[in-house]
Amino acid sequence: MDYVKQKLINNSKPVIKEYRRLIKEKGDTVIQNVTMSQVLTGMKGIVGLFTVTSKLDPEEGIRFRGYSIPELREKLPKTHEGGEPMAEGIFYLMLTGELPTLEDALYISEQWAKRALGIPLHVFDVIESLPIDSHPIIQFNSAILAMSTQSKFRKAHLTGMDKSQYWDPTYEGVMDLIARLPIIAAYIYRRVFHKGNHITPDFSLDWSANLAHMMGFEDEQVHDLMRLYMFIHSDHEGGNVSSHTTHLVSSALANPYYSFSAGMNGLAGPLHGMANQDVMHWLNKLKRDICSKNPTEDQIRKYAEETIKKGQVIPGYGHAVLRKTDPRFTVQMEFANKYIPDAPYIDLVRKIYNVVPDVLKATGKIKNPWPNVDAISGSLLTSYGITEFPVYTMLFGVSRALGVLSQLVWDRLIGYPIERPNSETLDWFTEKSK
Ligand code: CMX
Repeated sequence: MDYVKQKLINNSKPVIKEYRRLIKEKGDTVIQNVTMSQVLTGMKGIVGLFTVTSKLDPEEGIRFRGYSIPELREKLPKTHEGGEPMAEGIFYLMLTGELPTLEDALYISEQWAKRALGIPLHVFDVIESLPIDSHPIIQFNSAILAMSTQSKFRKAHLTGMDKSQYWDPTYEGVMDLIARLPIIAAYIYRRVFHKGNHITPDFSLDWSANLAHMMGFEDEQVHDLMRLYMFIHSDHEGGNVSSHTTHLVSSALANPYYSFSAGMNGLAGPLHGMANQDVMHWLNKLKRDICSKNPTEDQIRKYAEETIKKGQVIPGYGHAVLRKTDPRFTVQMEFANKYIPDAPYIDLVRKIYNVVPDVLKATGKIKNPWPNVDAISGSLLTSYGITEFPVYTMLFGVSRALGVLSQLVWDRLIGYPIERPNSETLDWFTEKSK
């Protein structure tokens, strides 16, 4: 048996044992009081999910299997000295719970390379059937759904497989799907923005660098930027819209393709993954509206105040859980400061950071006035020549597969049942309030 699968079996045994013990022996334990306002405002702060891959701390930010972003930037395997972590490594960590060696990361790389070319031709027909100007995320999500004709989980389920073994075809589907996403994303990018001049994959490169290569970028710094982008967007615990949706849909035993495509539809919302594109629209509109390529902090402050007065949000700022500057913002700013400190878009991001939090604080209602991951990611990509904003959310989606699909394998390993919370009518809430 594949050694990663063997590791999964071994590492899941104590987790499954504890999961079952908690339900059986401690199932009646009350873990939290829930207020009416929590339920009526998007279930914020309610613990309603069990996730193994990562945990988001409001003050500190994300930890993947207990490790922070700075820790993992040091500890995860890299393709070269001083480079950024390989996506294969963060996937291995989230999936198995163990820090990978370089050999482990290279093994995953090899597995993905072997599986990458198996995309059925009809998937490209589906993409080609969509208008060229349809948003890349429409093409991406449709392609993912179209790949579900190959679902190994569905086939295994139909043969009447014992449910304790569901994790195995799920793992196979997850590995196939992740392996193929860079080809799909690059195909869409080249179709829409480069007249369909496609570039063949180079499997001597790691997964992230190969994506950059297939998009047409050969510079080692762009490869490192793509590695960083894939690493930091990969997971944000279980409750965010893309992760939760993937988990929810898969809880009905929908196959990994259905589940992930559903999650990606959630990512396409402007309050979630589409914010990275909206940030660029906001920045460019700001420059256009005040007729300056180099706005001052005063001009930015006034523009931000007007945005809020119009009842709009300032994209890239705020978060439902975080209460400090997002470490995913900080690490991207570090990358920019190291390699392109004078890039005009990075300068603009800095100026916005200096004034927007105070504008948001002044509203008196926003819980987190600090930047999130999206406040800088588009400016960084643009500064390196990936200037086509509509692809940013799709790239976020390629990365998010690493976390949500690792979790999906664990959902099947532990036998996580179908999700089904209750809902109530307004009368019920009114009655409760008396
Ligand atoms: N600009 C203006 N107003 C904002 C704001 C922002 N960036 N962030 C929050 N607010 C407003 C909310 O709209 C809300 O207003 P109402 O009471 O009038 O409805 C109020 O402040 C309180 O909101 P909150 O409790 O602080 O934030 P939520 O948990 O409801 O929402 C988020 C979180 C991210 C959706 C919100 O901060 C936002 O809309 N940010 C801009 C979009 C964005 O950057 N999204 C990306 C998040 C990261 C990701 O998933 O990729």
